[in-house]
Amino acid sequence: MNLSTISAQVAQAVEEGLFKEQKTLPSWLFYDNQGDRIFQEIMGMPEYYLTGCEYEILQMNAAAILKRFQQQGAFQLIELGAGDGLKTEILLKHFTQQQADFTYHPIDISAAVLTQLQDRLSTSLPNLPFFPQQGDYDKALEKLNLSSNKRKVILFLGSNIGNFSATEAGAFLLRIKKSMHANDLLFVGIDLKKDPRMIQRAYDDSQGITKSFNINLLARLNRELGANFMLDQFSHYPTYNPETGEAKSYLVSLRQQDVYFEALQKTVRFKRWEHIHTEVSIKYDQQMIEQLAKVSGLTIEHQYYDCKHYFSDLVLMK
Ligand code: AVJ
Repeated sequence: MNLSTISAQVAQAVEEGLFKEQKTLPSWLFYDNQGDRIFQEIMGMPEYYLTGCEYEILQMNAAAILKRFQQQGAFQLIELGAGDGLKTEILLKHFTQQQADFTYHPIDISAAVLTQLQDRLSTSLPNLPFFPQQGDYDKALEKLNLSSNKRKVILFLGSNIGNFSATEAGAFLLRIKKSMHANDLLFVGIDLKKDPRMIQRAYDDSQGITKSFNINLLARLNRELGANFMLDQFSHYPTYNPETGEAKSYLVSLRQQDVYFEALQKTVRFKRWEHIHTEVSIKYDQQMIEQLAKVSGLTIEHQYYDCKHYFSDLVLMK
């Protein structure tokens, strides 16, 4: 994808999200170069427990996970939204040490982050057969559709699935299921319900890193669409609802204001206290997990947990 198609997608997201009653922006917009960098900072924050929990799961279970993945012999490891692959590297290291017969196919929306991944892996695991690809989840599904005599193992880590509403998540897994062949596996990281205060803090850290992540979305629109958002006239407002498991983030307009988009030659008007919904991160309980498997027609083969049961990685089969 070249730059101009990316800007066209950004423009379309604005056209669809900001000219309606309840303003929204899609969360993939977070991940430009600046956003990738801030997200890496988020993963290192003490409040953002998700990273450490999944790291522990992968670390403690690498051998068992490999055993499952290579039941049928050689396999292709396809990772959706690989990011900088820091967590995946735990598995990749173990798998290569064990001389497992596999190839690694990371896919990410951000080309910059894939370059970082490539740079790191070519030094840390020079013998790993590695085929990065820039693209969205649809690109990944195309890849899955390709027939191969090797088992495909799809990794969808880090609670990325949380960015889908419950209905969307089911629909997305159903699409994956339809692209899977009989012996393929799906390995999905899911953040679990826990103390609401702890979840709240993970999206409202004391240093304001998550705030800058959310505000960067407006800065990106300034950069890419020539908009004139005044960044200090919007506040970061994260919420968590223990009833639905939804952690939602908003940007709230601190006053009535007009924002002009040069590239669209259009103005968006904000009322005082009007919000833009920018992200949902769903936290699941066991019942929701089972429901998710059910609607997507997948069977839960196994579930791994960290020692505190804050996070779970699921092994799913068709
Ligand atoms: C990358 C989608 C898993 O929802 O926890 C972190 C993104 N947003 N802090 C999440 C995010 C604010 C993250 N995911």
